[in-house]
Amino acid sequence: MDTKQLIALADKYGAHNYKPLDVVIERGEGVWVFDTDGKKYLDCLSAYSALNQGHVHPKILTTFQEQAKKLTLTSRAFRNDQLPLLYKELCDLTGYEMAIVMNSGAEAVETALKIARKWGYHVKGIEKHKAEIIVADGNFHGRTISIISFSTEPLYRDAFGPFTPGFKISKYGDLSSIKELINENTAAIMLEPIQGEAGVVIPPEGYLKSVSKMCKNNNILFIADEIQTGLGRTGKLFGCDHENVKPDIVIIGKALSGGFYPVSAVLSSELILGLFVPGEHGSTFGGNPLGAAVARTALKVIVDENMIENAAVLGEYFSEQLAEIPSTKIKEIRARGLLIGVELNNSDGNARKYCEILQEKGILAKETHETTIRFAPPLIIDKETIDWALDRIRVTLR
Ligand code: IF1
Repeated sequence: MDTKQLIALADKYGAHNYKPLDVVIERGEGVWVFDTDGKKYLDCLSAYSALNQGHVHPKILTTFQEQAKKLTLTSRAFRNDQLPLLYKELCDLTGYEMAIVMNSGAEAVETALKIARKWGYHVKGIEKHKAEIIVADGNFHGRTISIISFSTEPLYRDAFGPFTPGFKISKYGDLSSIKELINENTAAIMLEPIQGEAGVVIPPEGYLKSVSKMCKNNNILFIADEIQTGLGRTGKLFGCDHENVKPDIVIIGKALSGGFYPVSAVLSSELILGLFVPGEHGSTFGGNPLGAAVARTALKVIVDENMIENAAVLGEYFSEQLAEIPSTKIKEIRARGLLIGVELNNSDGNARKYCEILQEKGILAKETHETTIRFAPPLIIDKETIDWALDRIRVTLR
């Protein structure tokens, strides 16, 4: 079936909840993908950072195949031989005491919110059903009804009420706006260390540190959503590491499975995660042996193949080179590691248009909102490939 026919099928039979670029990808290898006509592209989105390890990483593939031949699912009614090892290796790598494994990022966010509420009642002593969680405007934490209840993006929220109560929205990057919202019912503050979907918004220096301190002083949990920023993307293991902050609860997903299979997790202390009792929370697929085996190898290759350091070094190079492009179209470049946002001048608008031009030139990138192009290639990218991309980005944006 040809490309046009495939697109027509998707548009006829699939819900129209996306407006993807009209490229139909058939194969991926490392930083490259190939469409149905055999054309090759550099993937500068990495499935929103789920492909930090690159497409079809050979070691993850081997694990995936070997494990799929042996055992894929037990449910949590029984134990499996992979999950305990994933728990241990996750905790060893991250320095947290306990973990809980789910599937999608949104589920892990929900899990973190649930345990923070329970902590609020059982440890902090908040009156039953009064717990409040403070978030930030411009947030993106997923698509469930509770999560979109505190979204500030009308498109994600407005058609889907009624909404879940118990959330308050502060101004991202502004400490005083959090202070105003804190009261005796505040159980937690949840933030992205960098807001990806909002357009790679990096908070003012010291913000995360101050929030963390404010949480400690007020007996409030600090939850970091590291689903997009975690596991090396920003040039450190976690986005919060840039300010030497250790949140009470960390949420990860996306690259935890290197793009093979949805795996997410919540990391915390025994005091907090230990509050879950049997039956209170779970998932049919969460912690399954296939996902656990894949996640173990996905984590291992991030470390063994120095992907975090590569993200730091090449991210700096990439963003420095972008900043040197003499262009009136570029308003600002915001970058940390290989999470790079190029904001265009409003007058020039339409980041989508440039993504389409880049697509013609063999680069797949995605606009966020109207004006920002996000460049976030797999962390295995090399300098030569970045130079190749820069040649094409330069002629597009000049
Ligand atoms: C889509 C955005 C990115 C996330 C953070 C939780 C989740 C995400 C910080 C939920 C997911 C994805 C979802 C995907 C597009 C993408 C996205 F533009 F929508 F906002 F990356 F920037 N926390 N982000 O970034 O994880 O349940 O999806 O596994 O199309 O919705 P999930």
